[in-house]
Amino acid sequence: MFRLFASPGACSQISIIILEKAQANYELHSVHLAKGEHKKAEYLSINPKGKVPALMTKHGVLTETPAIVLFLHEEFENADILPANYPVTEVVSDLSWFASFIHPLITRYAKPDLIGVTTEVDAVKTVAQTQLNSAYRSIEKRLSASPFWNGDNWSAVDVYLFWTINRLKRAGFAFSEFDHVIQHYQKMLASPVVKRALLKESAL
Ligand SMILES: N[C@@H](CCC(=O)N[C@@H](CS)C(=O)NCC(=O)O)C(=O)O
Repeated sequence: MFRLFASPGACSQISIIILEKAQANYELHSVHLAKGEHKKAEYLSINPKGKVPALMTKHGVLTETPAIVLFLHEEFENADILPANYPVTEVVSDLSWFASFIHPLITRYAKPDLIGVTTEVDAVKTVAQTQLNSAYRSIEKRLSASPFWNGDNWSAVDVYLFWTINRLKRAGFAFSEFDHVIQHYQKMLASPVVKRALLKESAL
């Protein structure tokens, strides 16, 4: 039995969807970011980084979404968590791009005040918006060749992409120029696995 520490709408959503795809036996534990629960001693004793997601496994606590994805892929090798016929290194490269480039831009766009530059909040958001638009233009180009990141079926990189769209839509980011990105989002939303994951997350 795994335990996933998650906050509603946060990037822990990616791990929930992957756990659902694997049909893993897991418990969800809520750590409400909005209530500051991730900074409390109880949670810091589980994840000293004070962030979600954290996955408790029989080997200990695992953090960082790409690492959780790879771990679950190794545990559930028939669950199609990673795409077939793609080198794992290529998938890690793509997951890392989402985790290390896109994700911090989302924080700057959605919560520019968290960056700590109190006088330049609007500028932080505007720069993030420009860089995000450029990133989604390249994603749009990729999705014009196939409906999902690695072909006709969705896998881990699609889940990361789905979460970025979900999060940015809530923050008011305009996706109107990105038809393929929106179609990707709608296809992911229609997936029974994703529906199940979002339902479980909504109970947090
Ligand atoms: N690179 C990490 C990012 C984790 C992360 O930044 N999580 C956010 C939620 S989306 C968080 O816990 N933020 C709380 C904070 O930084 O105070 C991953 O991919 O798991």
